[in-house]
Amino acid sequence: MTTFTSIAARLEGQAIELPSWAFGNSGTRFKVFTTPGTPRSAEEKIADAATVNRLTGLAPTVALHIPWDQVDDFAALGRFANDHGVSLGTVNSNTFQDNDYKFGSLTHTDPVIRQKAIDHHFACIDIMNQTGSRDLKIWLADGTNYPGQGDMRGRQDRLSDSLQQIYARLSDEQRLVLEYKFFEPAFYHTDVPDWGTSYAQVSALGDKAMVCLDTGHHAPGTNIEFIVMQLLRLGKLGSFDFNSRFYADDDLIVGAADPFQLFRILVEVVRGGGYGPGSPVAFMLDQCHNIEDKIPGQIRSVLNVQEMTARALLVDTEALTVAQEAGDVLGANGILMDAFYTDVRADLGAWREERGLPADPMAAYAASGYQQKIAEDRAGGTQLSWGA
Ligand code: PSV
Ligand code: MN
Ligand code: MN
Repeated sequence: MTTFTSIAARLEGQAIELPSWAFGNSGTRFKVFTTPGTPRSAEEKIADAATVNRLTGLAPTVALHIPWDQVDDFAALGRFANDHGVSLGTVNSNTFQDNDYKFGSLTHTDPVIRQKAIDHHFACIDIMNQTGSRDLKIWLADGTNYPGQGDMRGRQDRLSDSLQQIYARLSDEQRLVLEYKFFEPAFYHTDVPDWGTSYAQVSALGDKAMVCLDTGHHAPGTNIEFIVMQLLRLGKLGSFDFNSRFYADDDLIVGAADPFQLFRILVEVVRGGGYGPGSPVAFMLDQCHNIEDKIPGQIRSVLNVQEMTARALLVDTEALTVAQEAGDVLGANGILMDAFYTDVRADLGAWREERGLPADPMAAYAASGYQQKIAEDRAGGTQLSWGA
């Protein structure tokens, strides 16, 4: 039987990157609701992310999305982050909100538009050089809506060429992670729809290119933990975009829709060496908080990841192997479920207190007055939205 005490040390140093866009207003195509205190600048988004880190100790870096977080001086933004106890992390490119990219970006048939998309990634790498970021994350909206609309093979070949040019710009310390998504905004075919395509593309580039797995980007019923296992086995799982979903790419709080799935994913992460010092796997959130307050939404999210990580670490792997090899179906399943059903919340509260953190970060945030303060301080100006 594995106990919390025996795994406590392994929770040390867990890091979950926060997306800057989670702090902006967001919504659906029907309505974007505004929230008092929503940031008006990249700096205010970082200050909010730093608040999440201060109360949880789990979120030392903030991901940027370019041009949503475009500023004049990225080195200064990095110093601002450091002054608030965090640093700038992954740089996300954006080729999905420009009229030129209506028919594609890195896959476009027009060499001028394709070059524009490549140049945007060069600009992102320039930013990474100023912020000290390691990862360039590429997610493409490229695809078609109707059979026959595009030559899927030609688009794949152009994508490969574009990625090679971008990859060649990376320094030895930098990485490229390629995110896949099975549909949306394209509805017939997407140019990077699945882990296999992402794997094929990044494998052709080299060791510094890896796959990014967004947990919301699969068809319903997909066994995501199998994909996690396979990518770790192949040495190509670079990062996660964590969120949860009931229907499509809902971007809800990770662990909210299906905590058991999050547990199963983290079991495979631990099993495959994707967790702990030296692991190449970056944990990130990719979420939107349409109706709930954003900062506590992010606090809840990182706590959910921590809680399920603890439960995954609690799996008695020795006993599990014995049961598996003995063909003990129910015994093996029972060992896994014992870990899943272990309530680690009280132990984690004590673990936090031992480290000078609030036992209950959600309650600490509510009592901190931060939400009221930003609602007052940020009354003027324009609130930022997802995408601006
Ligand atoms: C696309 O759905 C995605 O998951 C990509 O990671 C984008 O960069 C992000 O959402 C924007 O919210
Ligand atoms: Mn994502
Ligand atoms: Mn998404």
